[in-house]
Amino acid sequence: MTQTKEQFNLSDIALNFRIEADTASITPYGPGHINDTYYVKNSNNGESDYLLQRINHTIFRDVPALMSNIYLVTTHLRSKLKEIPDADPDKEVLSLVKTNDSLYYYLDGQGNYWRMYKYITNTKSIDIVETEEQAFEGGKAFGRFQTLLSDLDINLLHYTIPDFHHIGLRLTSLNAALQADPLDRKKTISAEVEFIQKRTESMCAILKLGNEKKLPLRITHNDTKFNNILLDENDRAQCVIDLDTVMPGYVAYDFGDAIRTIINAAAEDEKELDKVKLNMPLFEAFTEGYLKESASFLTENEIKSLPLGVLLFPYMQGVRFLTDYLNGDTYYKVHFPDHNLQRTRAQFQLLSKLEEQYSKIENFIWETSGIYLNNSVSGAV
Ligand code: ADP
Ligand code: GN1
Ligand code: MG
Repeated sequence: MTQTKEQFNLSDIALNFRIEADTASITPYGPGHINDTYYVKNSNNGESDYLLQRINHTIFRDVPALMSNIYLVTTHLRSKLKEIPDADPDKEVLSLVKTNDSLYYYLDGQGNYWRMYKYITNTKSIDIVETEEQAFEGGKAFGRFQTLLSDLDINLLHYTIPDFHHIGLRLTSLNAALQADPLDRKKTISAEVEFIQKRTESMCAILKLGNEKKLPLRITHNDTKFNNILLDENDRAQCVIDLDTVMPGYVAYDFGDAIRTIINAAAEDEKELDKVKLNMPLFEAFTEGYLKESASFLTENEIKSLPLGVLLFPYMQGVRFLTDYLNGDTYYKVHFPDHNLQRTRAQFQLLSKLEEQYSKIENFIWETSGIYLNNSVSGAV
C-alpha cells in the first residue's frame, strides 16, 4: 500500500467530516514514513484549517481500536491540561474531527481509513534539532506527555501494533528475511549482519528487566522522533502529535527513540557517514527537560534503564530498516532503491558513536535525575 501512487477524491473524502470550511486546496503534507497526510486549506480566512490522514491499515490492523486509543488519550490530556494554569488545551492537544456519522474515522468504498484533525496554526515540526532550547523543550514535551498519562488506566489502551518494540521479535523477523532473501540482497549486507549479531544479547537488556518485573509498563508514545512535536514560532514545544502508537511500553523506549533523532547532527538516512556525529549539548538539554517533567513519577530502575534505551533505538531502527530492505521495501516509504540500506548504515554509525560516549551519557542521566528529585530517587519499582 505505501509504495503505490493511488488517486483519491480528497474533496469528497473531506466532505464526510464535520468541518466548517470552504475547502480551498488539499495538498500532500509532511515527511512521515507510514501514513499519508494532506493539508486541508480553508478559504474562509481566520477559520480553522485541517489535516486529513489516510491511516496505513496494513500496518495498523485495527483502526477502530487505534482511534479509540487516540480519543481516550487526547480526552485525558485535555482534561489534565485544564487543571494547569496557563495551559491551552486547544493548542496543546490534538483535536479530532468527527465524521457525519459521529465516528472518528471514515471508511471509504475501497477499504481505506481516514481521519481528520484540526490544524494547529503557527507551528512547525523539525527533523534535525538545531538549538539546545529546542531540545530542552522537546524533553519537557515528552516528559509531560508521559506524566499526564501516568494516571490513565493502562488497561483501557489497545496494542495498536503488538510487540512493536520487542527487539527479540524484530531479530526473529530479520532472520526470516535473511532466510527468504526474495531480492537476493543478503550478499550486500554481511557487515551489517555481523554488527547486529555482536550486540544481540546486550540489546535485550530492557526486555529482560521488563520480564523480571523490574520495569513497570506505562502509557508511552512509542514514536518519539523529534518531528512528532509541534514547536511554536518561538521554539516552545506546543503539542505532541502522531499518536498512533500510544500504548503500554517502557519509558526508556520513548527516551531512547527521542535521543536517536536529537543527538544526531545528521539526518536519519544520512548517506555520508562521517557527518553522523553526536551533539552532546542537545542530548543534555533534552535530558534536562525530560527529567524536569518526569522525574517525580519515575522509579530508580526506570532512570537506570534510560541509557539502555539510547543504545537500543538506533539498533532497533537499523534492524527494522534492514529487514525491510531485504523484504523489498514493503513497510517504510522509500525514495530510492537502497534507501532502507542507507538508513540502516546511518543508524549503525550513530550507534557506534553512542557506544563510545556511553559512560558519559549514563552519568549525565543519573546526575541530572538527582537534581530533579532533590537527591531522593525512589527505590520502588
Ligand atoms: P506521520 O505518521 O506520517 O509522521 P504525523 O501525524 O506526524 O504523520 O503528521 C505529519 C506532519 O504533519 C507532522 O510532522 C507535522 O508537521 C504536521 N502535523 C500533524 N498534525 C498536525 C496538526 N494537528 N497541526 C499542524 N501540523 C500538524
Ligand atoms: C515511522 O510514521 P513515522 O514516520 O513517524 C515508524 C517509527 C520509526 C520511524 C523511523 C508505525 O514513523 O516506528 O521510528 O518511522 N512508525 C511505525 O523514522 O512503524
Ligand atoms: Mg510523524
